[in-house]
Amino acid sequence: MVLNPLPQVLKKGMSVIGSGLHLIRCFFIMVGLTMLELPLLLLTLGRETSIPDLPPASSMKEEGAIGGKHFKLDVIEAADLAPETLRGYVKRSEPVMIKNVPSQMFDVLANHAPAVPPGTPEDKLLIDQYTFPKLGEMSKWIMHNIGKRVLYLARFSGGYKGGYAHIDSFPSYNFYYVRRGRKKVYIVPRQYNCLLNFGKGYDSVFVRDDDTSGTKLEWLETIPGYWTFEVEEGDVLLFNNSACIHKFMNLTHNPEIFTMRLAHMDSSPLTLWNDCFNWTGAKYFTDIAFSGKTGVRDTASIEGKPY
Ligand SMILES: *[C@@H]1O[C@H](CO)[C@@H](O)[C@H](O)[C@@H]1NC(C)=O
Ligand SMILES: *[C@@H]1O[C@H](CO)[C@@H](O)[C@H](O)[C@H]1NC(C)=O
Ligand SMILES: *[C@@H]1O[C@H](CO)[C@@H](O)[C@H](O)[C@H]1NC(C)=O
Ligand SMILES: [Fe+2]
Repeated sequence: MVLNPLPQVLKKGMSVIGSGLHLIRCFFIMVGLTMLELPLLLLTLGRETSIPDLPPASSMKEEGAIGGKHFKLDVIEAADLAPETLRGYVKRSEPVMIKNVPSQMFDVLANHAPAVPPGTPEDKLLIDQYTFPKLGEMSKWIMHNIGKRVLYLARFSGGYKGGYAHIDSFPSYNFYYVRRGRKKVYIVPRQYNCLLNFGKGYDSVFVRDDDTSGTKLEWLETIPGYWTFEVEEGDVLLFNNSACIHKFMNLTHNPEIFTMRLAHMDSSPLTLWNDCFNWTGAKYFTDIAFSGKTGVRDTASIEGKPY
C-alpha cells in the first residue's frame, strides 16, 4: 500500500486548528464567567457573614436530631400551589419539595435522555446537558409558579454513590426532578457557610471534611442544623444550589435525575469568587458544553484537573 502523506498533514493541521479553537472558546468562557460573576460578587460580599441566624421561617422546625438539629423540609402538593407559594421559598432560600406534579409535564424530558453509550463506565456520574432547553409546558409551569427561566438542563445518571457536599458554580436556582430511583439529601442553610472549611473545585466549592462515601458526615454535627430527607421518583426539589451546601447519595442503583438551573442572581460569594479567572473551571465547562456527548465524571475528583 502506498502511503499518501498529504492527508496526515491535513489531519495534523486540522487538529492544531481544532485545539486552537478550543483554547479560544475556553478563554471566552473564562472571561464571560468572570464578567458575569465579579459584579454579582461585589453585590453579595459581606452578606453571608452578616446573616448570623436563620430567618424566622415557618419551615425551620426542629425535628429531632442526629447530633445537630434537623430542620423539617416543607412538602407541598402540586395541586395546592398558589403562584406566590414557591416564590416565597425562593426568596427565603429555603428548600421545598413538591409532590405529584402531573407526570405528563415531564414527558418532554424523554427527548433529553439519550441511551447511555456502550462501554460507558458503570460506577461514574454520567452527564447529558443542554443550554436553553425547549421544555414546552414545563417551562410554562416553572414561569407560572417560580417566575424564572430555565437556562440549562442536565441529566445525571450512572451507578455512582454520591458526591462531596458542595456549592455549585454559576449563579442559579435548582429545580431538581427525580425520574428514577431514590436519593438521600443533605442541605445546609447558607447562613452557616461561614462555619465550614471549603476546598476549591473546578465546578463548585466543596466541604473539605466531607468525602463521597457518605461515612464522613461529622462536619454536619459542627453546625447548628441542616435539612436531611429523601427524594424519590416523581419528586421535585427546589433549592438554592449556588448558595447552599448540598449533598446527594444514591439509595437505589443507578438513579436518574434532571437538574434545571433557573436564572437567579444571588449566590454565595465563595463560589462566585472561585469561578472568576478560573482556567481549569473554564476548560471543564467548555469541554462539556461543546462535546455533545455523554460526559463521564468521577465525583471523587473535584480539585485540580477535571479528568
Ligand atoms: C438564593 O440566594 C440567597 C440566599 O438567601 C437568597 O437571598 C436568594 O433569594 C436565594 N437563595 C439563596 C440561598 O440565597
Ligand atoms: C480554580 O479551580 C481549581 C480547581 O480545579 C482551584 O484549584 C483553583 O484554586 C481555582 N482558581 C481560582 C483562581 O480560584
Ligand atoms: C450506590 O452506588 C455505589 C457505587 O456504585 C454502589 O456500590 C451501591 O450499591 C449503590 N447503592 C445502592 C443502594 O444501590
Ligand atoms: Fe450541586
